[in-house]
This record gives sequence, structure tokens and C-alpha cells, in this order.
Amino acid sequence: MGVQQRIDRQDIVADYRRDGYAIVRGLFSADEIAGIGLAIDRVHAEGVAHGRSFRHGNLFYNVAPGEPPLVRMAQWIAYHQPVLNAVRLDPRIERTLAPLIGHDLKQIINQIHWKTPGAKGDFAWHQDSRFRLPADAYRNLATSYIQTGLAIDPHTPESGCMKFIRGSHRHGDLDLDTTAEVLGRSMNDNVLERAGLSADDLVEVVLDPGDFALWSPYLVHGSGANHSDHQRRLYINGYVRAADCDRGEWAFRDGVPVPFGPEQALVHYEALREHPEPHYVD
Ligand SMILES: O=C(O)CCC(=O)C(=O)O
Repeated sequence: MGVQQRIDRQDIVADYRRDGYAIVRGLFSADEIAGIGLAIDRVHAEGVAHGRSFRHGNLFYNVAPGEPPLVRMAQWIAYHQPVLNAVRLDPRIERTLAPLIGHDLKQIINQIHWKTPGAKGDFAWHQDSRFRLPADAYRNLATSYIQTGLAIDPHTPESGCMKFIRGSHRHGDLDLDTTAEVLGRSMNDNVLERAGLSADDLVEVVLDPGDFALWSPYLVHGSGANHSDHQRRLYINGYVRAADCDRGEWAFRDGVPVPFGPEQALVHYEALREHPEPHYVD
């Protein structure tokens, strides 16, 4: 384990409940981030080699074909990258989340987002609650689910950092425009106004490598394109109180990390049992 981090639980809990998000500075050390970054680069190289979107069970690479192919995100890479698996099971993450959602946690999201300089990498304004499907598999979503993001590169307005609408989680499920994809669609502030929110509450989520953000499934957020001269990698893991969810891979039981079992768990990929084989996706 790297640099021992003092986690002020009270502040995290208070910040999270009040604002819908909290930030832990320097949860992972620079050395650790360098190693995690290398593992993420290996995943990226795999995505480039595939050249288009590819799935093997829950493992999924979202790749736009081209010269070179654009690897936009990958899901459940922890199955085959031990360094990334160790991050999702890191005790510092458990200690950060436990005061909010307890010690028995399953995992719903294990995902890397890449933003290549100059490439389209926007995420339209959205609430993650929209993706917690099927809805009847989740209970008490507001208080049982937390999304987290570990910054690998400087995460700044220039590099396309996330933007949060502070306090928006208190509105619960908002009727945001849900007719189009979130990934690859830019933020439109009219959407905020129509939902009764204000761009005055917008927070640019500036993170240094190793900083760790956590946010509510009802927090309205989005992000823009990367106009910097470096890539922007974000490692996202989403956890849920096990008793409140019928889906997901176990992550912590009574605070103790749970390794993957011999068979993948049902998360989002509904055809997991019928089509677990490797295949390209158009
Ligand atoms: O990677 C980003 O900038 C956006 C992340 C996000 O909005 C999400 O994971 O819900």
C-alpha cells in the first residue's frame, strides 16, 4: 500500500450528503498512479489492436474504427489486469465509502475513460441513475450507490474534466433529455434550465493524478472535450450496498476484498449467459 492517507470521514460524509459529491486528495501515490497508468495503457493497446468494439463476457472495449482507432472506454478490465483489479479492491476505497454505504459492497461499474487530445470525448449532462438498470434490481439507489473516479492524468477544464452541478442530487430522478447517447454528445445548458437547475452551481472537478472523486447517482454531471496536449484517463468504479442490489460483482464482504469467482456475475450485459464468447460488436 502506498502513502498512508488520512481520510477524514466526517468531512467526506458531510460533503457528499450536502453537495452530492466529495473529493479525497492524493488517495493514491504518484508511484502507484504510474503503475496503474501503465496497466491502463496496456488496455488501450488491446483496444487499438481490436480496431472496433469488442466484447468478451462483461469485458468490453468501446472503439471507434479509424486510423488510428479511437479507444473511448473499456469495461470490466479488472478481470484480466491484476493492477487494475487491485485498485477496485483497495482498502482505502472501502474505508472511504463504508461510512456512507457500509462494509458489504458489490460493484456495478469498472470502467476506464480515455480522452485523447482533440478527439470528441464529451459526456452530455446526465445522472448515472439513468444507467442503473434494470431498475427493479436496485433498491434505495440514492443512499446505496456511489460512483467513484480516480484521476490518472491532470483532470482540468482544459483536459475535459467532469463538471458537477452541486446539490443537484437532492432533486432525485430528474427528467433530463434521455433521447440520445450520453457519450460523445456535448453538454447543453438548456437541459439544466429545463430541469430547474442553474449553471451557477456548476463545479469544475479539478483533480491531480491520484485524487479520488465520489458522487451520487443523482448528481447531474457531464464533461467536455480535451483541448490539452495530453490524454485524460479516468478510472471509474461504482459500488453498491450488497443488500440493496441483485446485480454486480462482489467487491468487499465485511470490509474484506472479495476476489472474482470462477464465473462472471450478471451486471449490465444481459446476454452474458447466452453469449459469453469473444465477439466484435458493430
Ligand atoms: O469521463 C468523464 O469525463 C465523464 C464520466 C461520467 O460522466 C460518468 O462516468 O458518468
